[in-house]
Formats: sequence, structure tokens, C-alpha cells
Amino acid sequence: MNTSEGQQSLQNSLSGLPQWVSERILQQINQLTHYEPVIGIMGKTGAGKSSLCNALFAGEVSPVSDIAACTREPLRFRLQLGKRYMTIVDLPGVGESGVRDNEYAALYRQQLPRLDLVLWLIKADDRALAVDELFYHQVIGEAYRHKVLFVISQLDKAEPTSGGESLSTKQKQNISQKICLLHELFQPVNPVCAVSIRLQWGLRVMAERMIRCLPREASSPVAVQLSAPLRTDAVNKKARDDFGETVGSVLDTVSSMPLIPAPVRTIIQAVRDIVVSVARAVWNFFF
Ligand SMILES: Nc1nc2c(ncn2[C@@H]2O[C@H](COP(=O)(O)OP(=O)(O)OP(=O)(O)O)[C@@H](O)[C@H]2O)c(=O)[nH]1
Ligand SMILES: [Mg+2]
Repeated sequence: MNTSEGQQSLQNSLSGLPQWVSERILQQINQLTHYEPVIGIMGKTGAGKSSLCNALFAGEVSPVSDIAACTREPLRFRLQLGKRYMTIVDLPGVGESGVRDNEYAALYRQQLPRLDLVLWLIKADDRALAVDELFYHQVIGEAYRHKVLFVISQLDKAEPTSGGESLSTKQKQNISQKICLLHELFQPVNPVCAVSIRLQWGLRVMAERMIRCLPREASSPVAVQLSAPLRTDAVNKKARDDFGETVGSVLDTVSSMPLIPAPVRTIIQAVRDIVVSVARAVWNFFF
């Protein structure tokens, strides 16, 4: 990662603009490259939240425990890779007791606006989904549905369990039915994912979907934190495309500022697509 090389290329592509304008644009692009995404992870205790985080992201994220209900309040974990940061909010389990669920509802309402994405884990053999359903409709509601990515976890525990090293056809059939059931119950915006950490199954597809449903400014900073095998071509392509788009939006925003003289506005519009393609080309220097 050599960000100064990337910055130099972008600066050169803006050199035809008045200096204060190009500085303004570069400053906003700089903010984009330092965007710190926040991902929430929720699900009942023991669903596998900490295990999934550890599998998805490089470096140790969250202590995994075999003791019931170890995550009581939102624990924030900051991941760092070079100068890039990301935060994971490990949210406490929903559906443990009625009293606590009220507290949790308040907590979620407070957290949701700040989250770029919520990973909602449902264990493959969990059949008691009434509380999840209620919570999804009452607390998440229409406003935040697009931020939720459902993940069926611990697929190796789907019926009929064998303890083997791969999923049986019967298990896959049951998992498929579970995916359909979740689509009926929750009508999620994003497709339901399914993983097994023990078998290392489904993680690539899940990571790609996660990158796809993140806001544009968040996909690259999350991609850099993924563990190496999950940084697939599809992940990198989406992140690069998103970065290009966000740089385009920066130019659009600056061009529409009232302070900008009309001839300068015309130049910004004229160079926009070139600058976007430079941004895409130097993406590797930033992420
Ligand atoms: N067989 C199997 N076990 C898993 C899988 N993922 C997690 N586990 C186990 O399930 C248990 C609970 O996992 P955690 O990751 O601690 O679950 P959690 O959701 O973070 O739990 P709390 O922090 O208590 O809310 C641990 O013993 C994990 O090793 C999986 O894919 N397959
Ligand atoms: Mg945990």
C-alpha cells in the first residue's frame, strides 16, 4: 500500500482545476479512503457471532467462549490493518428473556443508525424464531432492513447431523428449506447466507454478499480487513467499482457547490469520468 503514489495520480488528474477546487476534492477523497466502517453482529448467544468474526477478518477479533451468554453488552472491537480501521459491534443476544429484550430494543435503536451493516446470525438448528421475527419487524423495521444480512450459522449442525467433514445431501436439502423459510418470515432485502465455520463452508459467498450490500464508501475499507482467502476477485472488483463511484460523487458534490464558478463547473464535469477511471486504477494504492 502506497497511498502517496495514489494521491499523486489523482492530483495530476485534477491539475487543470483551480488549486482550491482540486484541494477540496482531494481532501474529500482523502476522507473517503479513511472511512471507518462499523458492522454490527447479532444473534442469540452461542449462535456463532464471535466465531464468524474471527473467520471473516484477519487477526483476532472477539473472544469465543463455550460458556452460555458471555456477550452481555455491546462490545466494540477495532480492527486495524496498516492505517485502515474498522469497528465491529458485537451485540447481545435477542430472545434470552423478555425483560432483557426491552433493554436490547432500546440499545439496537440507538446503534442502528450508526451501523453500515448488521450480520444477523441464526443457528441452523434453531427453530424458535418467533422472537427474531418480532424483533425484526418491531425494532429493525422498514428503515433499516436494507442493512441486515441474515446468516444461517453452524450448518454442520443441520439435521441429520453426522459430525463428518462435509455436508450431506440431506443436510443441504434441509438448509435450502431453511433459507426459503427465512425469506418467507423476514422478507429480507439481501439474500440469506449460510455458513459453517467448522467446515469452512460458504464463507466466500457470504463475504462477497457482505461487500455487495455495504454502502459504497464502506466496501473497500471492509475488504482490506477480510482474511486473505476471502478477498476474492469479486470482492476486489466490487470494492474498486464502489471507490470509483464514490470519487465520482465527490466531484458531483463539489461541482454543485454554489461557490463554484460556472466555467469551473463545466471543467469538473468534463474531467469527471477520467478522474473516476484514475481512481479505479490507483485503488490498490489505497486499499
Ligand atoms: N460445529 C460448529 N460449531 C461452531 C460453529 N461456529 C461456532 N461454533 C461453536 O459454537 C460455540 C459458540 O460460538 P461463539 O462464536 O462463541 O458464539 P457467540 O454467538 O459469539 O456467543 P455469545 O458471545 O455467547 O453471544 C463455540 O463453542 C464455537 O466453537 C460452526 O460453524 N460449527
Ligand atoms: Mg461472542
